[in-house]
Amino acid sequence: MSTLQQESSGTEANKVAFRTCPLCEAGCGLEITVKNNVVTHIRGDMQDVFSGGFICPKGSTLKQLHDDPDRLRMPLVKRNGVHVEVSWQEAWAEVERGLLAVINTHGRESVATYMGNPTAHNLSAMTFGRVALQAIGTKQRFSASTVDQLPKQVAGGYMFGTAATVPVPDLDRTQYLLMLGANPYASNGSMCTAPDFPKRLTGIQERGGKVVVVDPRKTRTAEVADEWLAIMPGTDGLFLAAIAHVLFADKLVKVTAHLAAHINGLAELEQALERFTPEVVADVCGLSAETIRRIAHEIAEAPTAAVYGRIGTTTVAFGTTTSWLVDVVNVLSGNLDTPGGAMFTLPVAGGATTRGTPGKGRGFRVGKGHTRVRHLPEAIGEYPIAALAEEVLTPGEGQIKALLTIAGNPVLSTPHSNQLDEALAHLDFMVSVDIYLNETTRHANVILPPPSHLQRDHYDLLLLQFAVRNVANYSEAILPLEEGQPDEWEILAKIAAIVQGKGIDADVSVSDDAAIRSMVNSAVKDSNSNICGRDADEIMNEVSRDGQRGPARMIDFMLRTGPYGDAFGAAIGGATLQLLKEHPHGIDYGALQPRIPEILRTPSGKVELAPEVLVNDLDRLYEVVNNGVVDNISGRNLLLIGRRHLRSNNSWMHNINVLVKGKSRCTLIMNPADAHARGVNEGDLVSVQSRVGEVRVAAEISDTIRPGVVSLPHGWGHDAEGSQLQIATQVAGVNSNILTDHEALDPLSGTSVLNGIPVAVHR
Ligand SMILES: Nc1nc2c(c(=O)[nH]1)N[C@H]1C(S)=C(S)[C@@H](COP(=O)(O)OP(=O)(O)OC[C@H]3O[C@@H](n4cnc5c(=O)[nH]c(N)nc54)[C@H](O)[C@@H]3O)O[C@H]1N2
Ligand SMILES: Nc1nc2c(c(=O)[nH]1)N[C@H]1C(S)=C(S)[C@@H](COP(=O)(O)OP(=O)(O)OC[C@H]3O[C@@H](n4cnc5c(=O)[nH]c(N)nc54)[C@H](O)[C@@H]3O)O[C@H]1N2
Ligand code: SF4
Ligand SMILES: [Mo]
Repeated sequence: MSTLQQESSGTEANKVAFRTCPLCEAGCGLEITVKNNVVTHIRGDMQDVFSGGFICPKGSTLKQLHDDPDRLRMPLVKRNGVHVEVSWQEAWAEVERGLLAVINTHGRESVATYMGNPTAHNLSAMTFGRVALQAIGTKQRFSASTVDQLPKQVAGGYMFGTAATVPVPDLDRTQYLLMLGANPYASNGSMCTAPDFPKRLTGIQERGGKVVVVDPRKTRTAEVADEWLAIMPGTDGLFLAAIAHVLFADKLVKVTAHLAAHINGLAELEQALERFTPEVVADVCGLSAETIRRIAHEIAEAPTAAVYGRIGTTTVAFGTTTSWLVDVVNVLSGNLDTPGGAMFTLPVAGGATTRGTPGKGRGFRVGKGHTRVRHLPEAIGEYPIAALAEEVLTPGEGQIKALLTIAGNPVLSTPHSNQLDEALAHLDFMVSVDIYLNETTRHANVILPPPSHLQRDHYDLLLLQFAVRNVANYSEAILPLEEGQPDEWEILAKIAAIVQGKGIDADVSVSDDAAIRSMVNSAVKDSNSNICGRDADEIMNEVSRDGQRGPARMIDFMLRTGPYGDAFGAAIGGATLQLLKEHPHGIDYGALQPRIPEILRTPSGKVELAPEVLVNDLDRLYEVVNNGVVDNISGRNLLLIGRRHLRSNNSWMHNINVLVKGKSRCTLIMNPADAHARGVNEGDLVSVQSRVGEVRVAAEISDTIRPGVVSLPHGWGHDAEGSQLQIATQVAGVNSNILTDHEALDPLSGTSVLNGIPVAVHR
């Protein structure tokens, strides 16, 4: 059986293919009907082992995306300020000229890179992005992580030992879910891969459990939940600290027998949290002390419970400390690493938590380097994106002169956008690997378009590491490549070859072979690998059989050497790429299993409950109790938060008509009391001002948002000159990141504060 099946009842030319949607973390299975290389129909794959037929409105638009006339098919080069279509050879020549000129004059550190969100769901970028970055040889690496999930990774690093050890709520078995700063009814879930998240939530209720949502806005998720707690933005850390305090004070701490031998720092933690009583934090959180105390008791008394925090808890001033406290409550309530609690995935392929010696490791730290201008620390090998503009604009030794973006639109996605927009115009040279000429790529000297999402293989190497079940699913390309169109990995491998001085005619197979060769060589020498001691040449030959190459060869290798792998013949029936191709609906390796202590990589071999850095940050957190979160002095006395919509996908799917038609979604939601106090009526154009910028946008008045808080979605503002987005331009909206402040960061991870921005609103 292949993923391309002849439909028995249809005409000869009708083919049905199954593939995983690559648009968001849910990774839903799609059933795609193709006739003469034209997609005729897309619907949910009822037999998908994980999604069981669920899709959202975006999933079926892969066809419109493929057909979008604005989607780039040929490279663009900027000549006299205007982008013109060129051949691939001409584009490569321009990349070589521009990048080598910068490298030869200013050195490799003058080249920066930005990896955007879609790289996370892109097999080419997950395998060859690293190849390109290593070839450039720069430490000036940036990505969407510092406007997203990095605090969870840093907290996980300190507690469990690696930046990939992030527990996920065991949605399908828990009896109590406390969900903070997440709206899966719009987002479909994040750092918790769970297609049909809504059904999994109602499942909790159907088996008699409870869902509590903590969010300043009554989202669809909050509406469906059993209880909504309208917290003040940025105060979840205090709320969780108080819950943990109550667990200690009311003698509710129940460390499971399973965990008891594997935790450090319980006494230090108790002491550090002593001052965070519900009474102390209640006012600033906007919740009653009684509610906080009750929630603590409910978590402790539920048969199983899981605490889960997302964007509203990470892109805030205390992102890392809050993420730590999420798992502190999971541990104290007896729910870490037990079914129905917060558990760790055992990834089938490429899992960072399955490498190294089980149970112990070197641990985690940040600050292996610092940015030049603001001296901000590195974390997981990259710098805060909020520092990119100043690194470009500030002259001196080490100034960034060139930029490579891969699937990123930082001009719309990152803080103080106007400053970044200006900075990109100052670069000597910029290359973008992207499918659109948009707000960011309009600054690029060369845009290199990869094939469309239907023309490539797919395996969600990254997000299946945070799935609520252990699942593997591989999709083959559905439509053929256009004549002369390189695959995305070939584009990245070619960039690698060019910056290494190998010339534009370099054969990408050479870097492909070198990359897999080094994976094989290290595995056969690794005593923890299932192919330790084997002959590297034999493994190379086996994995390269039938001309297999590129990302497919790498994923095959990762599957076979992974925890379920066939170990190249040693474990009969184990995972291989071939096996996945024979199972186009995916393979389910079951519910999550306890992984402590094997998963730990801390030097102590224990779960660190009270890492020094995090305990020390509690002083800063406590200051909020005295200072509050509202800035009354500047007059910017409302707090701006973001908002996602089911039909948007960050900054880039607004050029698809079916997703944007209808009423404008880019509005400022205000509570009636705040609107009234400012004389604002429904639909009025209001000015929203922050420390760094101003936008004008229509007001939408609604009591679904708590007083003192306003909400504006991100990813809009498609009116930039020189972009080519016919539909998006007509529904431009405004860019909310004109308002977010590049100086507001979670200092422990360098993640930007995107929620809780002080703003003034005037009619
Ligand atoms: N104010 C505010 N800002 C936010 C957020 C927020 O909540 N509030 N959320 C933040 C978060 S969580 C994230 S992840 C970031 C996302 O921000 P970015 O990292 O900028 O990602 P996108 O906005 O998704 O932009 C994707 C880009 O990739 C291109 N693209 C799409 N598919 C492909 C592909 O397969 N290959 C290539 N090469 N290019 C492709 C698109 O054309 C587009 O240019 O935004 C952040 N910004
Ligand atoms: N349709 C759609 N799906 C997406 C995306 C998209 O743009 N559109 N983006 C994808 C990406 S890149 C990501 S990272 C995920 C994000 O997935 P989620 O984290 O679920 O994203 P949001 O829907 O932004 O939910 C964040 C919630 O936090 C609330 N909030 C804001 N500030 C605070 C606060 O201080 N405290 C608390 N408790 N809550 C707060 C907001 O009101 C909002 O409801 O979604 C992914 N899925
Ligand atoms: S929820 Fe995400 S993965 Fe599923 S169909 Fe929608 S965009 Fe695709
Ligand atoms: Mo994200």
